[in-house]
Amino acid sequence: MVKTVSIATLICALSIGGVSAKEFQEHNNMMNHGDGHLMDMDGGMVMGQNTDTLPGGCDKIAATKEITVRAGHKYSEKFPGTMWAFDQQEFQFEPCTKLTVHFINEDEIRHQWMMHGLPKYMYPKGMFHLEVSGPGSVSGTLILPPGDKTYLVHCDIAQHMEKGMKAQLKVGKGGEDLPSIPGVTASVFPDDYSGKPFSLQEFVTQETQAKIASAAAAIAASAPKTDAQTNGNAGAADESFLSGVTVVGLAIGIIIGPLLTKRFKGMSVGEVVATVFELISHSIGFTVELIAKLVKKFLGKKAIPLPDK
Ligand SMILES: [Cu+2]
Repeated sequence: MVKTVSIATLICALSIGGVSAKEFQEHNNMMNHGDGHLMDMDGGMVMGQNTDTLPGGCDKIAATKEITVRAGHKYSEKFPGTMWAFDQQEFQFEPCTKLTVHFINEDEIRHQWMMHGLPKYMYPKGMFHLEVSGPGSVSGTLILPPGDKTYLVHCDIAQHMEKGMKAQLKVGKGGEDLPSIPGVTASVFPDDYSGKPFSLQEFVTQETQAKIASAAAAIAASAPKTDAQTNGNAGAADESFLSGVTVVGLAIGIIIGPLLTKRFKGMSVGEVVATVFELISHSIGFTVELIAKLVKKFLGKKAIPLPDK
């Protein structure tokens, strides 16, 4: 009897051990591989670390900042349709700031804090990248470039960004907002809970309507400014030119939209993408051929003949 109980206890203990959470791990003793690449064998990684080289255009380090960013499933709960998120979706720093990011992963899976669009001459592939597999923390430092720009920050594990783990980091005033930042900017593909099957025709119509509405709003917003402006005709001409371009673009969109819908009807998304790429590559090929012909026509006679061997 005692033996049975103790075996049962042992099995219980083992099974509990098997499903228990991984312990939180501070990845602060990583191997330095040079070029800002640090890692350990437990899933901690820093890539593109730069603690002392000033990017071109920075005279000095403008400020020294430290932030703690948490990643986890629980932060996605306030954003319907998402699965993962950072605890913050937007960051803003002065140009040339030396920034240290303490990245904490609160999930049992792998997450990253990956920043894109940095100058490639000093950040490999233009990236600064922190990564932790399972619950733990990792810290890395970079020096932000000068200028006003908005950088994409995301987790690159398949579907993590698409399912919410996406943020933007503004340097200076930032540039244009990125789409689909949970709670910050509108989603490119809003979730549809209607239960109706996907209709490309309807999707294109909705997209076109949304574009017309936003263009109309932009025109309406710029109209009173134009009247109030005392800058002279140049400013007004610029704005009317812009709205002219917008209107022409919209007209083309409205005409081409239904044609494309017809062309792509019944195709899967993959097929649509493949067809679009095919069309693009055909038109590029055609243009290159045309240019080559023109060049040959105009320069052909002047070309210096190669010496005979
Ligand atoms: Cu992730």
